Amino acid sequence: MKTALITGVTGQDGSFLAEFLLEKGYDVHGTIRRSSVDFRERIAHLEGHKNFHLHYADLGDSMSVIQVLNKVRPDEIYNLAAQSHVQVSFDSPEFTADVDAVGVLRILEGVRQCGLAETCRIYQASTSELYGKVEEVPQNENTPFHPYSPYAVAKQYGFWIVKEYREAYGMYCCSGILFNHESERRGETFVTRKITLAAARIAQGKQDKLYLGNLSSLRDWGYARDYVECMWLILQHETPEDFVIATGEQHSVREFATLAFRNVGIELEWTGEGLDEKGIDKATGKVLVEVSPDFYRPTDVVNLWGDPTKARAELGWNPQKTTFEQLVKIMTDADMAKVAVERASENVRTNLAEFLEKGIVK
Ligand code: NAP
Ligand code: G4F
Repeated sequence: MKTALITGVTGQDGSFLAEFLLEKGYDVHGTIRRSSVDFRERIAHLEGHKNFHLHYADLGDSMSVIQVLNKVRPDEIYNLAAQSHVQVSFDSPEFTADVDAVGVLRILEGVRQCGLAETCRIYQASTSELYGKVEEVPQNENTPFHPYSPYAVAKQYGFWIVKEYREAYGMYCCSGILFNHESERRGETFVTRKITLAAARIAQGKQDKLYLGNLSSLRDWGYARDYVECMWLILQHETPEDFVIATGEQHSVREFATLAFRNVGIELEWTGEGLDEKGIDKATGKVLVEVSPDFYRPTDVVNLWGDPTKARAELGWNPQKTTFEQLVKIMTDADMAKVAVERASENVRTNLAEFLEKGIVK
């Protein structure tokens, strides 16, 4: 039985990857962090599985990293832990650099110091944000990097230190350069999930309006469940190499919103430009989407489009397993159900309070 260590197991990708590796028969260990509220919703269904184990570790704390490496002695490490929000990295650049850049070094050096350098394979969660202010469209493994946020600059260090340890010490470590991948488990402040949740709330009368930033920004959006398979395939490849993982298709934030609202029964019509652009409900004339400068970034990456040719040819991976339309539907369906459950439990609480007040129930 192979042993895998996933840092960031509570995140979107970590939770899907844990499920995937358990199904493959791995003994799966994940790192978690202490917080005042335990937020383990994405992995709650795995806790108690005989091959699933959790350990406290923080990528900002070398001693905790070394302790977990020594205890688990993994065959494969998937380093997914990161401060992963680009806009937040402008507000917390030092924390982002510590975790997303030096954190990668702490894993690599920890592996060496624990005597695992020859046996352990390491996957680093790299990102299309490295292409940033893009120098070529679409982007492939040979496209020059031009990181365009504190997050991307930190991730660029992660990418290069992985390459350095591979070349200097012959370690099996590599980076997956993953383009945006989303799901029903996506954090609620990333643009896709923010849109699907708001569309569901607006459709069910729980929200009036959605405020977004740059509607024209272009992304290559895939389904996270499909992408974790690639992380595993990258580590099964004979030689350690870096791969672009993307769908090869590009859409704007505006297109994503149009489709998400259509899925909940609202047809949007767009009027105006820039900060004055609005998404209007064709049926009622109500303004449902507005632009707010609060969601603009000091520098924004606006043209990401990946070329997955190498992953398809060398890993046999299918970049179009889930289409863009299917992805938006998976997300809107899940959020429609979530909002419906929330409304139902609110109704139960309201009715109960009323019954208690009237003495109908005691
Ligand atoms: P996510 O949902 O934000 O999950 C991030 C994970 O990292 C969480 O488990 C989080 O723990 C953990 N973490 C944060 N800071 C940490 C620290 N100091 N020490 C230990 N753990 C820490 O991110 P994701 O979307 O799953 O992405 C996974 C990885 O892929 C990240 O490295 C991200 O930068 C990268 N990536 C993502 C995409 C994408 O489109 N999703 C694309 C390219 C690359 P808590 O739950 O305790 O906060
Ligand atoms: O959903 P986003 O916040 O994702 P972003 O910045 O592309 O980063 C994600 O993907 C990266 C891979 O390329 C990962 F490395 C990273 O960890 C993360 O998972 O924003 C997407 C685009 C941006 O151009 C942003 O300006 O959507 C635009 N946008 C427009 N309105 C918005 C909003 N983004 C957010 N978060 N919120 C808005 O209201």
